[in-house]
Amino acid sequence: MSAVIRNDWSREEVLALMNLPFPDLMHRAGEVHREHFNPQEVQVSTLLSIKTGGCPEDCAYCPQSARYNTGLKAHKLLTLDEVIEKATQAKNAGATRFCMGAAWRSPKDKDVAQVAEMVSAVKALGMEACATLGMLSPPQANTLKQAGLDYYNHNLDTAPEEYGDIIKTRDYQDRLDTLENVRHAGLKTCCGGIVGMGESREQRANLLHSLATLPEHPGSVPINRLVQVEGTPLHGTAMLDAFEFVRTIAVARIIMPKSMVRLSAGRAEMNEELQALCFLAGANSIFYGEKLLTTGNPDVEADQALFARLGLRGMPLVEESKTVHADVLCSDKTQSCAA
Ligand code: SAM
Ligand code: DTB
Ligand code: SF4
Repeated sequence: MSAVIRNDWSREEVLALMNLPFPDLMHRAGEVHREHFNPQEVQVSTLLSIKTGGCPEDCAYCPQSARYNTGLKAHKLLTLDEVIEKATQAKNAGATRFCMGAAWRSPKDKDVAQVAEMVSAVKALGMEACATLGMLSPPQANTLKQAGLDYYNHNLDTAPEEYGDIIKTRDYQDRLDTLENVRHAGLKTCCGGIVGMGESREQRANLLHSLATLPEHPGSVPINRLVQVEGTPLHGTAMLDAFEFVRTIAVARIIMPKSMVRLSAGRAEMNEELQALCFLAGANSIFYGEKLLTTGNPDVEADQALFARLGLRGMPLVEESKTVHADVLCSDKTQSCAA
């Protein structure tokens, strides 16, 4: 199996991987995973919605768009103290990355200044910091980098052909431009998409192809399964077949071998067997904590129990010589997870 990192995948190659018999696809994904990562380790991120709802965009999946009546209560930007409290809780529960999300099309400069303070506070706690605030200009990306931000999350969300059916208020190129600004500022990218929005297998392959042919593979690739929220246009979409979801994870692992592939939104609606298949397919990151941004996620206790049953543990931060999360997300209480 080749360890070469490729940005020149063709659409045909990616679709051919998607079409492999399931056992062959899983075997190949497992091999690639083991070549680059310890398959017992899963990176653990906690999300916090720092500014909720009232978003002017029309993303058809999103409960936070002001255009849809989802019953969500909008909330202005949290205070620095509120964010520090939540980040501290996340760290104590075993998260190593804290991701702050805001329902903005693009932040104002004064918003970025406030988020920059939050980023510095999260870094001071010894966690990786990630933010997802919408479209960013080059100076805004630089400000966040200066504050210590590690990752910026900005998803492609769909294949290019499907995009106009899902979002009309900004285009694919806008997303690529923000990703370019983020990379140029020296930030790592967290970039993935959503499946289960009624797309075909070929469109899922095309989303993965777009991700794997970016100038650099994203450091993290969140694969979200649509969380259906009443009031959004996509509510009532036929549920994606579970094995199709696993295939998407497996192909992401094969074509972006060094990226963290995150089993992201939708876990609350998945049973543990499906989640285990996703880990076997090469997923090695999760969102951890009872809430994503506005919707539910498995309880911390349920995830700790699942990790213990599967012999998984939280991935330690590379920079750290000892980890703070050894006891909470370690399946073997007699060992340090950092070992
Ligand atoms: N407003 C910013 C933006 O859109 O870039 C940042 C926050 S936005 C909620 C971040 C991502 O959450 C979206 O790009 C999408 O991938 C994901 N997301 C939102 N609603 C979702 C849903 N119902 N199911 C799955 N993923 C969802
Ligand atoms: C990502 O790809 N998924 C996360 C994170 N990046 C910001 C968001 C999922 C949101 C799910 C719906 C909600 O909770 O509002
Ligand atoms: Fe707004 Fe982001 Fe939701 Fe789109 S995904 S409506 S930009 S919060």
